Amino acid sequence: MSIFENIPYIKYEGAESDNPLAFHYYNADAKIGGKTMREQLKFAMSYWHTLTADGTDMFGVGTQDKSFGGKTPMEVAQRRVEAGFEFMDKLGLDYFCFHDRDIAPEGETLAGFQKNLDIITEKIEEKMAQTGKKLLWGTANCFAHPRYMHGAGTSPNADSFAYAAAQIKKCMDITHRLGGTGYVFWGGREGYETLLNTDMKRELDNMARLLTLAADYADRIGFKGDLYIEPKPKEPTKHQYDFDASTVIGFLRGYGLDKRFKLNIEANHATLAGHTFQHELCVARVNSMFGSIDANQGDMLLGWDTDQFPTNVYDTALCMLEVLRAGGFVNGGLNFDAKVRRGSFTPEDWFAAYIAGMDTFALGLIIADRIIRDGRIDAFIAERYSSWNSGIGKQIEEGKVTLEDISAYALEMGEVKTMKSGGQERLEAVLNQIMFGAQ
Ligand code: XUL
Ligand code: CO
Repeated sequence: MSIFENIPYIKYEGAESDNPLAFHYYNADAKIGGKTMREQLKFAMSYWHTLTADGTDMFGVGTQDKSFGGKTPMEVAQRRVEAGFEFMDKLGLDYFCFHDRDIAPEGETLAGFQKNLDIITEKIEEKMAQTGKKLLWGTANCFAHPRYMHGAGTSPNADSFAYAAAQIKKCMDITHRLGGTGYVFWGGREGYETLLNTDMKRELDNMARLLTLAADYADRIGFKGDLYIEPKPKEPTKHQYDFDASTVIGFLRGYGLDKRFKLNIEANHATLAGHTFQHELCVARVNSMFGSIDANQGDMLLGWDTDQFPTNVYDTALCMLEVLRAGGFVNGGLNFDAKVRRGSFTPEDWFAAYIAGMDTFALGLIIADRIIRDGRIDAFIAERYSSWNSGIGKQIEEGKVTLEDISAYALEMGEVKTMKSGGQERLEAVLNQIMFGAQ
């Protein structure tokens, strides 16, 4: 029985088509950069925004019915599995991601929650076997319940830490059972509101303890997927410890965890940290910690996490340029951590939103591949650093000179006479030319 019975299977119809329920750029089997778009982009459905979020905000109740005909909480959870797999099937999404709380109701006790999770996991497992859909990553929601009001891994209350540890253990078990290729840690409440009540050192040490315990457990159960930290600077807490990619990398290195974790970079979180999406991806890539992406976009006029569907082609092009430069996705992919606006309450809107996001990333991939094949931007960068390829530059990079040697070189040289233009405007024009071609 169909849940989205009025929605057709979404097909590629090309840029000339005016059918809103068709892809205009995402052509799953077309090859770009040596792989199909489907393989390059690895799109995933976010369980929470797609199947549970109903448009509730601080000013009003939900606008979207996500019970899919279910009456009791467990019935709703079952119907959501049906809805999710039909949704993925109709859109041609190969992957999905979930929080434990998205897939099953918490119930009265932790044991009750775990029982509910087992029932729904079994149903998901069956559906996966029938359809070939895959789990990109799982995560435990250790931020919504009041027990996490002061944090989970960073809580001043050891019992909250213990509860989170139990939730993470179970969610890792489920992720492993479902063959997930990743496991995410997003520290929703891992931060603080005021230092007047906060022992920062203890909180950071305990967060590292939780991550170490989790990584050790993942190894013990033979989980071969990636473990990701998802940086975010603020919201819900004023200051979150996983502020941005650089902060997270420094933290992981400080606690000897950098070899075990990678990063899941989210576009809107980059915006909140005052960075571009490309910046965060580049930081992850150059530190060999690029893993996966939460695809969305923020609004530059708003200071919060609006989680909009990505429609800005400049952003997706520069994002996919980083992904291609990183060698493409391995265990990661593009998870649409994105929600429709509250007024977009119909199932057609939900499908159209994914189509917009997938088309925008398809365009991004096409353009990123063109940027690489065009070669002008890479050639400019290579030339810009060419002073390091010979002479004093080469000697410095090879560690063959001391500070005294370099000083003697500079004294003899006098003023720097070899400055070159940064060429920013020319490069921005090249990007436009690559993007828009002849009109
Ligand atoms: C919140 C956010 C989360 C994580 C998973 O801003 O991005 O949904 O992706 O917990
Ligand atoms: Co996210």
